[in-house]
Order: sequence, then C-alpha cells, then structure tokens
Amino acid sequence: MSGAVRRRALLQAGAAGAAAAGLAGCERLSQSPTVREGLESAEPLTKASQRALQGRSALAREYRPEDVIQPMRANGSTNPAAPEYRRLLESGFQDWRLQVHGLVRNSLSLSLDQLRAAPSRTQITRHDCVEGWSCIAKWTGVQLSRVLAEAGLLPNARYVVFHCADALDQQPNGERYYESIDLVDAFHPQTILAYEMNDAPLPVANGAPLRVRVERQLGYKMAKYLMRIEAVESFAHIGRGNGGYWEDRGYEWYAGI
Ligand SMILES: Nc1nc2c(c(=O)[nH]1)N[C@H]1C(S)=C(S)[C@@H](COP(=O)(O)O)O[C@H]1N2
Ligand SMILES: [Mo]
Repeated sequence: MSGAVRRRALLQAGAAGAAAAGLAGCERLSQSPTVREGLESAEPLTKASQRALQGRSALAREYRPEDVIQPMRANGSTNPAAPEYRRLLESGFQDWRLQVHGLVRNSLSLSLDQLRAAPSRTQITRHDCVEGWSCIAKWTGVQLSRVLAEAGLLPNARYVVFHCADALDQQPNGERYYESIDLVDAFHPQTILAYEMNDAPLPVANGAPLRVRVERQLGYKMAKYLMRIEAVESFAHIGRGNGGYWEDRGYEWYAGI
C-alpha cells in the first residue's frame, strides 16, 4: 500500500469516528463536502506530482477573517510536563530562548521580544490533522526564512530540524517531539514561527511560546513548544532517524496536502 493510500485510509477512519461521536467546530468542517473533496483530491498526489503540478513554492490557500472556525482544536501534547518547560512557562517565557544552531555561520539565541520585533507575517489558514479533522485559524509570526538568513546556512545544510520541549508520554526521560523539513519548505513564504493565534499570544495548548506553521503539509509537521532549530545535512542521527517523532512511528516524512 502506498503512503498516500495509507494516509487516506487514516483520514477516512478519523472522519467516521467524528461522525459517530457527533460533530462540532473543527470536526464539522472536516465533514463539509468542499473540504473533504479538497483533502481527498489532493491526497493521491505524490510529492513528485504535487511539485510538478503546483511547484513547491505555491501558496496554501488563505482565508478571510469570517472563515475562521474555532475553537482551534488542540492535539498531541497540550500541556507539557517537562520541568524545563514548566519553569519557562511560570516566568512568562522571559527566560525562553530559541536556539538556532548546527550547520550555520552564526548560532543564534533569540528571545520572544526579539522575534516579535522582527517583521511579521499573518495568515489565515486551514490546519488538517491526519486524524481527519480541520480548523481554520489566524497565525502571526516571523518567517523562518528571515531567521535562517540571519543565521546563514552553510552550503551542506539540507534540512532544518525542530526540537520541542514536550514528550508525548509526559515522562521525564520520554522522547521529545521533533520534526524536520527541507529547505524548499523552510524558505516558503508561509512557513512561519508563530507566536500569536487569532490575535492573542499563542496558548499553551497550541504550542506556546512558539510553534511552526508549514501550511502545505499536515498538522504533525507543525512542531509546537519550539526550543531549538538545528540545520543538518541528514537527520539519520536524530531520534530514530526518520526525521520526526511520528515518522519514527510510521508516518510519512513528507506530508503534503
Ligand atoms: N511539540 C509538539 N508538536 C506537535 C504535536 C505534539 O504533540 N507536540 N502534535 C502535532 C499534531 S499531530 C497536530 S495535528 C498539531 C496540533 O496543533 P494544535 O494543538 O494547535 O491543534 O500539532 C503538531 N505538533
Ligand atoms: Mo495531527
């Protein structure tokens, strides 16, 4: 079974579950014929055919303020137990710094204020989870391309890895969530490090203080509770080597929609 087909089956299972449970908010959106058609028609596309048809630099659809469908459902980790994270949260993220390191000319350590002072991008986009639900929310943040330009990627950098504060099992030694994208997505104009959702500071449930938006891919690529961004040539040595927490558990690395 191809990866695309497997994901399609997952989506359908998720939608059926939502229908049985009775629908509200984001789940209702996933049932709407236009969204279902959108998801289903895009899904059989492989990475290569999506590239050929649209180009990887094509923009994801952006919506109007009245299209926002809330509450934004929170998924995966929603309140990390890691002591390091609890301390940062208690201090209102005053001591939090985003580290940018690896194959870069200048390692960076950026405060939330520094990120907020940079030129921002705001976009209203649809979040599609592999489990079969979607939400539409407004996101504001700094383009990842700006941060990477400041760090200066070295020529051998091929991916950026997002290291997160949370372990899904909430255990002190639990494997931390992580994700990775290639440089096409890293420099895509809609790939932002978001610190606001719907005009308010990013809630803890949705990844405070900073989370990734990669609008051309499924929700699991959009790392929450961001701590470090590492530029690498290969992700073989990170986690179990497949480029992400869920990829290490069988999901596809490229989750284009
Ligand atoms: N650090 C971290 N990032 C994460 C997750 C997570 O558990 N931990 N879950 C992923 C999944 S599967 C989805 S659908 C989205 C959920 O984002 P939301 O909570 O804002 O809806 O975050 C993604 N990023
Ligand atoms: Mo998800």
